[in-house]
Amino acid sequence: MKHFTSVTQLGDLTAAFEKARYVKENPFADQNLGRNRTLLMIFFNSSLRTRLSTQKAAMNLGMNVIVLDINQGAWKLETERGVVMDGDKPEHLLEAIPVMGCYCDVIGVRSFARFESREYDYNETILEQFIRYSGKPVFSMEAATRHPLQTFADMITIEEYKTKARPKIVMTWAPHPKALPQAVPNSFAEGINMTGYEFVITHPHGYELDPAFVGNAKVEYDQDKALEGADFVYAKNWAAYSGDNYGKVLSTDRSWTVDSRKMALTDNAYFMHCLPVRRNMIVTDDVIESERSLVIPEAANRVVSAQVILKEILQGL
Ligand code: AN0
Ligand code: CP
Repeated sequence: MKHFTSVTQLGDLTAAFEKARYVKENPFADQNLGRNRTLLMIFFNSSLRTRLSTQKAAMNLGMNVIVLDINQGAWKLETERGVVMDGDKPEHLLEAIPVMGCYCDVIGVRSFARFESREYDYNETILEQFIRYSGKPVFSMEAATRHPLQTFADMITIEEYKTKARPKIVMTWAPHPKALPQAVPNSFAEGINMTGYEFVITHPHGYELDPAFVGNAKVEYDQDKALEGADFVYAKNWAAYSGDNYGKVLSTDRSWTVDSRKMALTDNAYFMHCLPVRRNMIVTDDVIESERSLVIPEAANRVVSAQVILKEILQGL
């Protein structure tokens, strides 16, 4: 594997789950693989899980790790070509990227959607520049349109907890005060569409996702109806994707919050969320604290998903 930017690059899912199971049971089996190799993690946005789990995965593989928070201590970066740089940004991304590439063997990048232009975000302009100009394998730690390490961890978690060959997965929009990217829901939809599980997406009108990610999922605007018989409820907020509303918060309607009445409509479903989560906006305290909540196992599997991917990248060096 050279670059990893989408779960579609996992290839055969049975093989990917088998690799995950092996890594989980034998976390230190490949300590020599990363010897004298350096991972550079670049954060344009905040992180708790991705930062810690990816670093842990790299350490399990014997790698050295350097972390750079672009907004804390690095020079402010200009990202547009052709700009007369007489403002507050002393360095251009087009020099910074190849320089960063000189100091490492593998680069992880976190760069969220900016919501200034849908075209800029959906072209994955920042991530693609890292791939083009760093000279090193690059993997996404959540980019503008996808969060593949999260989705792979979520898929591993479903694989571990499902009791039916074809469970019903419901991804539901839930309210949030601030505009959040579509990366997590896009990526989750992309991953579940690879499994052949029954898949329903529910959200208020106006929150339609890019059809390229929705794929064959059923879209149901009535949340109660969508939840009927669900085996897994995956909650997430996202800002609008469509047209002029791109990046906007159209609703904070708390009747969409996942509570115990909603969970009672399901087939004793597990509750999932990628975290960080705003309690009593996205999900009530009792649901997230219930024994059917998988938020901590999902986070724990972030080490596994990152380690499988880093291992593949290291094997390809
Ligand atoms: C981010 C998002 O919704 O994409 C990161 C989630 C992993 N969440 C926030 O910014 C709160
Ligand atoms: N789920 C996730 O990626 O969390 P962080 O934003 O804390 O990394």
